[in-house]
Amino acid sequence: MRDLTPDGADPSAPTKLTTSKTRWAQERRFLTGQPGRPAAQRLPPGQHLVTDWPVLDLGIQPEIPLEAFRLDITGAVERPQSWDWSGFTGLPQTRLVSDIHCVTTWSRYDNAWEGVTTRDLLDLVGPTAEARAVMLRSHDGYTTNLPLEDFADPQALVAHSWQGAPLSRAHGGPVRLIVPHLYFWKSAKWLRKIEVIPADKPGFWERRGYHMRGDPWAEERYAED
Ligand SMILES: Nc1nc2c(c(=O)[nH]1)N[C@H]1C(S)=C(S)[C@@H](COP(=O)(O)O)O[C@H]1N2
Ligand SMILES: [Mo]
Repeated sequence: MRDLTPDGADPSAPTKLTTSKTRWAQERRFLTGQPGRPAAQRLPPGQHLVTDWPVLDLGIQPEIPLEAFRLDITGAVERPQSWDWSGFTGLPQTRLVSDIHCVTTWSRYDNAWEGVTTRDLLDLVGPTAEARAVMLRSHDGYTTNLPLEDFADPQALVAHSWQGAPLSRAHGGPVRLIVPHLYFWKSAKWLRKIEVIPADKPGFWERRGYHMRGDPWAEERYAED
């Protein structure tokens, strides 16, 4: 039995396409043996995974004895604060696990942090109605800026521990910021001061061609021109 089209053509006559596709079916061509929807993408575009933890900074690794530790929140807040070490470690503590994405293209999964969430810090100081952004200031002279909503992200914290041990000096101890949803240059090491400001303005890398926000999923690596 043959099915003919209304104008009498025979669709079962072999063509290049039907010959190839029939062969592909016989060969089971293109099957990967890995059915199912792919897992949600975890590595942002242009990144590669590392298992060590690279050290990146300006070449100055300040030593901050715990007796001299101070963390201030100033600027557009109702109740400015300055904590010493016992004051800071007496604040509510939170454990969070997150991935690191550095703009130099390395990413590192599953970092376990402990510290004080930025939300808890903001609740204590009370940003005023004018507050829009924060400028982070570190002991090595580094600065970096964040819109207030990014700083207040529920995964963001001022961390003193990594994988259950105190944060090493090379990685920013006694405390550093961790904002996992942005490139890691926003996560200031050796944090000294958080200034809440009424308008976003550029920090160290942001004045040197890097993006004001730095979302790794949008590849916000460099300044928009
Ligand atoms: N104080 C300070 N914080 C900093 C930096 C710095 O030079 N000084 N470098 C930033 C950059 S570019 C990156 S990628 C990360 C590196 O952190 P790590 O050395 O713990 O990997 O720290 C960020 N925070
Ligand atoms: Mo970086």
